[in-house]
Amino acid sequence: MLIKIPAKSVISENQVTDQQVYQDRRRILKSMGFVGASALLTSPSSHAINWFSNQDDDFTTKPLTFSKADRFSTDETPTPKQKVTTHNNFYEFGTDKSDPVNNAQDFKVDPWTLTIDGLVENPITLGYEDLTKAFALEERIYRLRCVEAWSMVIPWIGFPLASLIKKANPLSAAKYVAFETLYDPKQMPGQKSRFTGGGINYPYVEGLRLDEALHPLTLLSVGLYGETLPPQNGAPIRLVTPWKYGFKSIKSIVRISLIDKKPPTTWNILAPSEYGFYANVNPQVSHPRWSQARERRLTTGGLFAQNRIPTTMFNGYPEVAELYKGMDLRKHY
Ligand SMILES: Nc1nc2c(c(=O)[nH]1)N[C@H]1C(S)=C(S)[C@@H](COP(=O)(O)O)O[C@H]1N2
Ligand SMILES: [Mo]
Repeated sequence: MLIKIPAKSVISENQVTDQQVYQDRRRILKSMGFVGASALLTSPSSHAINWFSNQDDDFTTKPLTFSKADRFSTDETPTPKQKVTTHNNFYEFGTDKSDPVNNAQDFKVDPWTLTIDGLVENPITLGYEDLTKAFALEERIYRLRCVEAWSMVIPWIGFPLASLIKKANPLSAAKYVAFETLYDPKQMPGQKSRFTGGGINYPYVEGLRLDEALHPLTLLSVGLYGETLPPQNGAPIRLVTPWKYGFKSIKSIVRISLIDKKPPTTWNILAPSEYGFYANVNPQVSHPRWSQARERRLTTGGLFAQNRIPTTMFNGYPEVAELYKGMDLRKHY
């Protein structure tokens, strides 16, 4: 077996240890032909068990050129890359945290088309190369707080959504921005039926008010840890709104539309009393089934540590408060 006894220093990082064990398990399954549809199509003889094979047909990420936007970045310890890329919510690839990394490695992102349309003077179409070349890229180390009460610290690479929207030149009637994930059930097994995709009616859709979309914190991410995004994190381009619960940060976007009415959003459609349109991180407003006062930070802490820290208003980004002046945030949850 490849499951290693980790060194003492590694044991103190229980998250990392989980991932090493997990990656080894995955490699073993792969070598036996249990992972990936392509394994089922090739001849059985090519799948002799090779316990020591390091061969990996994972999605290939590429290094990016970017500047560091320190004034937007936290100095908290980033969550290890192994955790960021193996503990994911991406129901198009399955509902378990480990499903996206296991099911998305053959995802095709090139060619890709991202369309910016609706109430704009200049509709824009970006191809795969444009996503990393049309705008100056910067690194921003943001907190990500999932509504399920776990959190990470992730070094994203991307550009402000505002840069793209300004290029499209919105008409004065534009009040909201609607986002849509790729719909391709052939590639995304979760989209094949409501049973495999967590009850969601695909494509996954999200939305922001135009002023939220134009806020300097709002990022379109094309990478993390210095390289292009792996598919499980939303390749080739996904939204990041660090003061909102993670479900707002829609992945693998194909369309961004400027519209005049509040757009439908996936989790709000599914359970309106549990997930609102705004979804601002708020420790004082409980989810109907659990408290949001604390979170499990997937970064530090020993094997037996609980790793629990208090959740802060707007996930520690108080500069967004002015967007919600005069609003009752218990009502607009
Ligand atoms: N298209 C799509 N986008 C999605 C999701 C999803 O299931 N499908 N899950 C959301 C949720 S609940 C979270 S917490 C974040 C997780 O992002 P990460 O896996 O990169 O950490 O992605 C969000 N974006
Ligand atoms: Mo989430």
